[in-house]
Amino acid sequence: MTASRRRLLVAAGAGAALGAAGKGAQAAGNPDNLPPNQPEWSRTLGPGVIEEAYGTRSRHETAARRYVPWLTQDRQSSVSFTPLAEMNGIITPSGLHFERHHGGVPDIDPSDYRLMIHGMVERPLVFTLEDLKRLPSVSRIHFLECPANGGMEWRGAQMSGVQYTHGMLSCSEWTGVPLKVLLAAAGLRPGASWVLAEGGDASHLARSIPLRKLLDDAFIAFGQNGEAVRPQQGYPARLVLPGYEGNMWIKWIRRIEVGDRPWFTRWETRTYADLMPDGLSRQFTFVNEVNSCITNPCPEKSLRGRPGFVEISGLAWSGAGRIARVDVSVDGGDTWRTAELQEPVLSKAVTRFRIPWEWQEGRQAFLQSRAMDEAGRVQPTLDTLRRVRGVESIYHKNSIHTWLVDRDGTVANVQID
Ligand SMILES: Nc1nc2c(c(=O)[nH]1)N[C@H]1C(S)=C(S)[C@@H](COP(=O)(O)O)O[C@H]1N2
Ligand SMILES: [Mo]
Repeated sequence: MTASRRRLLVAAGAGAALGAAGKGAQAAGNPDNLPPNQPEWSRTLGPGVIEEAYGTRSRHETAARRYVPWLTQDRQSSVSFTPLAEMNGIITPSGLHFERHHGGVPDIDPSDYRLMIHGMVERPLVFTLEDLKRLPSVSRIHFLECPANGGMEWRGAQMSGVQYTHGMLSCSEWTGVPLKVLLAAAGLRPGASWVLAEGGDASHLARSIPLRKLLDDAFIAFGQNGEAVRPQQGYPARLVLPGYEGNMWIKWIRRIEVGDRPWFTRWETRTYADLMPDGLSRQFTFVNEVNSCITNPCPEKSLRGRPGFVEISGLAWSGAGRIARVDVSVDGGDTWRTAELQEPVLSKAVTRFRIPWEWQEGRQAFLQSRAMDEAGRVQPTLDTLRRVRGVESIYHKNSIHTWLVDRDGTVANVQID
């Protein structure tokens, strides 16, 4: 078969029966690589093993953390967002985990790292990283969400994609030593009921945490997705507080002080507290409320030029436990269908949901997802949430989100009553 005859076959196939797949084929860089030809990369040997001792993704992949210039006075105290539309499954690759820090990323030599436990304990202790790694550990998959996630949307739809409306959210497998092991070694004194956890970065971010949370499921993580915690995530060790707001997951953790009352640090009074309509401030929210978002389609994944079958898919999560159910609407909440929850459905981890749909060109649709958790919490509408919380807050926004699929298939961030 000659090369030109092969090209002809491909062109005919692409123009006729293949539909959407054919369009992809037409867009390919080099038709010589397309079926039935043997592509050029299969005609020579590729690089051998350990060409790259630490592997990187394909050079053709472009998913990236991004920041928002108008939210960023200086990058040392800022946030980058996870590209949720590009994520598969439930695990966020470490290199795409959103970053939120208040004093830049410290460069910590693990041999100089220490974790101090002091205050209302029988034996104040200082652990090296090696000490921590010798102790019994756990590995758990948990989401981490900044309480400011969605915070730019209280007064109106503002951000241009799911990366910015929901991307202060990531989910990793974390490995480390339970706090109950460390606190048992130090010995709690009678009356102990709160701890202060403080970071070893320039911000010295410090939060008061009820002791019972530390004795429940909290741990000091040195592992993230099978390797060491990344510098941006708190290398060499960070606090993991499953289901609690991300701000409390102290990175580069330096000390844990045991006490009998909260400390009222600036991080829990000036920030990460909710200004309510009556002018009072709501403090110590702790648990991330049940929430969800649709990641396909979304503004970054429009339906332009792909009418027909669409798998609506997205993520749901709750700080109170497992996701029990996710309903999806394509008519702005008038009617709902229940989506399939993809296994595994884990406590305080993101859960992926999927539901098939048919989009016809020229038809508008208002897509929404509404998550429920095993504790019986249901995601509120934006109206309901605003009625209780007003619009002065930045934090803890978990309302049902709407994407408008326009007649031409473009997808926009909108708010509806
Ligand atoms: N030491 C320290 N810990 C910190 C922070 C910080 O600036 N310094 N930022 C907090 C905030 S506001 C959030 S949302 C999470 C973000 O974790 P990540 O950067 O791994 O996504 O870490 C928290 N822990
Ligand atoms: Mo945060």
